[in-house]
Amino acid sequence: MAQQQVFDSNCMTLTRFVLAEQKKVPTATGDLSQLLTSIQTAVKAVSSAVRRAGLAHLYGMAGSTNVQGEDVKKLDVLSNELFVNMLASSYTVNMLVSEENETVIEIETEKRGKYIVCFDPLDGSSNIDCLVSIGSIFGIFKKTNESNDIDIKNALQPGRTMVAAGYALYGSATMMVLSLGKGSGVNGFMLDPALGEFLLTERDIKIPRKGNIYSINEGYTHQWDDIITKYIIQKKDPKYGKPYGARYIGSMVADVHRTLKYGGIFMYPASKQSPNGKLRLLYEGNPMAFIVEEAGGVATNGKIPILDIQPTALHQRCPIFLGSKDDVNELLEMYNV
Ligand code: P6P
Repeated sequence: MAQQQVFDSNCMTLTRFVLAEQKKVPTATGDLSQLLTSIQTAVKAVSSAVRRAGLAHLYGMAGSTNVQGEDVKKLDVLSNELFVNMLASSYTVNMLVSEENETVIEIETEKRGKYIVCFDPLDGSSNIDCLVSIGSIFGIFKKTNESNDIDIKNALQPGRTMVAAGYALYGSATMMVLSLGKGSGVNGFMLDPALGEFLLTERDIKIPRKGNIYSINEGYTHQWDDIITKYIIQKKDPKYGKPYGARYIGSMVADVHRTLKYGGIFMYPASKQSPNGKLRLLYEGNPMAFIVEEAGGVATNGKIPILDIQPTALHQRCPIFLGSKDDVNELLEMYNV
């Protein structure tokens, strides 16, 4: 007798969850819900493309390079187009900032709305060909003025002003992790391919106060400042307790998701080669810091919270230290912050 699949006739989909959260805000117009639905669609499409890439020959160089000067792979190009097209047609967005585009993407006047989305459509793309988990990252701001005109200042708001942020992880399964801010917490939704819906599987994710994993690219050891060097030595050879485990995937979404679930610290410090680190503030640092803080963790550039940085350029980089409160604060104490 074939095992009958257990079917939850009342499953909490991401769409239902977002609508329920919308109903808690009397002044809500439904635009944010509509925008998040469009982001969901883009993520589902990217997930499908990532899973088919090998069969559909989507691997390999697209023969062009992005604003970062990196070789662009076909999946990067497709993922960016999917995000841009789905968001531009949601009638909720004024302009977009993408890792793949040097300048802001201006939405057609008649389709403009009140939100700005900063996103990395496919982060970790250097891992695509070896099937290591990759992800999409997004942060959502509201325009600061009534005008429908394009004003780049709307894209250069501190991360603290975001209304929502999240990421999608294309791993052994596809998961979306989302926070609507204001202390509403962080929730995880697994994509059920049979349904084509994201289902709530991890309610109110909280990052452990202290972990036992440190995550940093030790290939750059000789480029770190003395504090980072001393901190990592302490993790390997602590005065008390067991040494920390080292885990580094080299795909930010995967490294951050593990840190969120298991605790510990993820670090991408400045180096002699990269005085502001490698990771980008608007569409990597800010969204991840928003999620980590909402989950009870800490996210800093080594001096101030990531979310309090006043951006000055779309693709500016920032050092990133994020994770369990005790682990990150231990580093900040060493910096006398
Ligand atoms: P490194 C991937 O290319 C990425 O942008 C992030 O996803 C990841 O955290 C980082 O770069 C890895 O950089 O220098 O350690 O290879």
